[in-house]
Amino acid sequence: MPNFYLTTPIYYVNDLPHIGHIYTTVVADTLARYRRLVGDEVYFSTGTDEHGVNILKIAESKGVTPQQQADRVVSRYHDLWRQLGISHSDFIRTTEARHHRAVAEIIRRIEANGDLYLAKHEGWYCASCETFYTEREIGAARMCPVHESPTELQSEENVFFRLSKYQDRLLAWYAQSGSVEPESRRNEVRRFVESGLRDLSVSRANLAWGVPFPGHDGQTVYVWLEALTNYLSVLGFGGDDQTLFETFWQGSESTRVHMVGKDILRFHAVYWPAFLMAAGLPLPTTVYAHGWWLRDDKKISKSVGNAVRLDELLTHFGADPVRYFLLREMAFGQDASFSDEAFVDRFNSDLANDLGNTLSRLVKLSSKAFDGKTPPESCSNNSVKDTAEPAIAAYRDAMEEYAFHKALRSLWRILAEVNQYLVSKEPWKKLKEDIVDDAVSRVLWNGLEGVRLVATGLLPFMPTMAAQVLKAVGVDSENVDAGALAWGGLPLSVPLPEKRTLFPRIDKAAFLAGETKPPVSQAEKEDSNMISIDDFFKIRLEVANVLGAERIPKSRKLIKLEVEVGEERRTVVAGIAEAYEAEELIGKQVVIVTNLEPVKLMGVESQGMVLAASVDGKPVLVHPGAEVPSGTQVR
Ligand code: ME8
Repeated sequence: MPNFYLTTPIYYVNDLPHIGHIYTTVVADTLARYRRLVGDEVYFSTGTDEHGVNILKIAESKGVTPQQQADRVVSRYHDLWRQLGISHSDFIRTTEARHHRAVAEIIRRIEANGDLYLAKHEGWYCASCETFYTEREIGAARMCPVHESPTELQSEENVFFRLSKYQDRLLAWYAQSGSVEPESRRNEVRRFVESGLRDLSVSRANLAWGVPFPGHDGQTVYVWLEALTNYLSVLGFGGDDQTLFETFWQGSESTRVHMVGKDILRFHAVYWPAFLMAAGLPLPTTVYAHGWWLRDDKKISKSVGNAVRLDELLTHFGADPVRYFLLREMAFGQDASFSDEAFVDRFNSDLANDLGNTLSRLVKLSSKAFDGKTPPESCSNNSVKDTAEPAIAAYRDAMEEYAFHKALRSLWRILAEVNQYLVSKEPWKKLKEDIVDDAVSRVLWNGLEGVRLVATGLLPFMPTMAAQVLKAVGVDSENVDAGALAWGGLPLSVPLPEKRTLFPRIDKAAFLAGETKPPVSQAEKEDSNMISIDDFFKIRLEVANVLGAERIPKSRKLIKLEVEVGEERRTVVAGIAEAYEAEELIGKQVVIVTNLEPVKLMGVESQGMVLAASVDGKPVLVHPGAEVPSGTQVR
């Protein structure tokens, strides 16, 4: 079985994730799911880039340690990836020991190859990029070409990497199509390398928050050399178990794809392959640099306040319509603009109308004709098949070329044909007269089979909703494999589940005016663990005063609390002893769930549960922002 290794960039933890981070990760997830569907062994990694001066600065400004800052942002990433259905195999953090080991190993190899030396270094530095620029790149105004912010002249003794030595080998690599994609980006890096490569400083003096440079006290590893190595750390490079590394990086059977935004193309398409060459390691098969999301045609940035309100979209519509929109709207490789209007238009026309209506029409007709079942007769010679077969082939080609928007367009050609076919065959006419013959069976089977193929192709894009569509036409998505991407898979005479609307239309005017909350379909509700407000109010949360606290003997984790909730006294057992001393809790206010069934823990009955945030498994208690009467309800 071919091995497919796929990575996203590791994201900085100086800010919360936004649409751009989501985009790359959703793209990679779609590709990972597609490769699994067609039978590859896939390893898909993502993670966070936690070192560097920017993280130090932001942590200082917030009065927390860089590690605390990183932990906070990382937990948000974990939540978001869960919410978006990201199916990564692992999540690498650059503060992990396994990453430090891999960085030490790659440096050892580069050094053994004679490619490192010490030299004095002076240059124009952009702290946001963590990189030095030449006079030519920053122009007379000395502005960072990426951030358009001032650069600083810096001078220090550093370890240098002989990047210039790799110029010819890099150019030979770009001569292979597929090495850097799309082609326009490959030409861009080729021109950059042809213009001449200077050696690269790969250490920094006096930067406390980084990986110490082996053999050079007081120096840390340049963040990009460090960060890029994550792609090997996650596979166990430099560690005891090399199985993943051998399977997914070294192995001749492996395909290695880095999915990145165009902003970090140079690091991935010039520095990274040069580091790998120096370390004697295989290069990536493909570095794919996609385009940029703009918000209403402006660059996305928090400061301009034009970042997309993702939480809102995800809560209202669920993950899958957002995933669909991102992949359909951007011609992969180019820039695209995110607007609420475009989102609503795509939802209504593509999902509610083309997919949702076609599906419900067919399910309704088939249920009526065949007593709640799929038709009993199939058909192998018809215009839906004639359209679907080449469309599925085009879909597969597009997926191989990372042309996700084209792949979706091909699927929609099938839906268009199904609709035309139904209009021309008019099966409802016979049904009105209660005529249910083989011809009706074949027409409806063809239509449903078209929808089944579309839903199968959609599984990588909208995993939850595509599975719902399959279920609606009588197919269990659990057992779907590459064979399902061929004509003929719709089972005969199997029960159709009860009809429900999977993609309810959005009232565009009301949504844009912010007046109504767009509906979340029943299926999304069931599959995304969302609860109604009534469900939420079933949980009684109240503020409690801690009157007494003591550790439970022989337990590592448990503390027994005596609390006052309004007039009432209760005993509550909390698993917080690894993070708190009993004494420090007395006099504090906490929030507890007061209508949980009591349980006995280490022989003590607990009459409630204390709320705590869980940071990598370590509890951090939740307190009200100001002192309030005990028994106050939290909602
Ligand atoms: O650069 N449109 O991290 P980062 C599309 N830590 N994609 C966007 C985007 C936008 N408007 N904004 C961000 C770093 N992205 C380094 C990477 S890798 C070894 C180290 C996506 O948090 C896109 O993938 O700034 C871009 O490359 C990445 O987020 C940058 O994330």
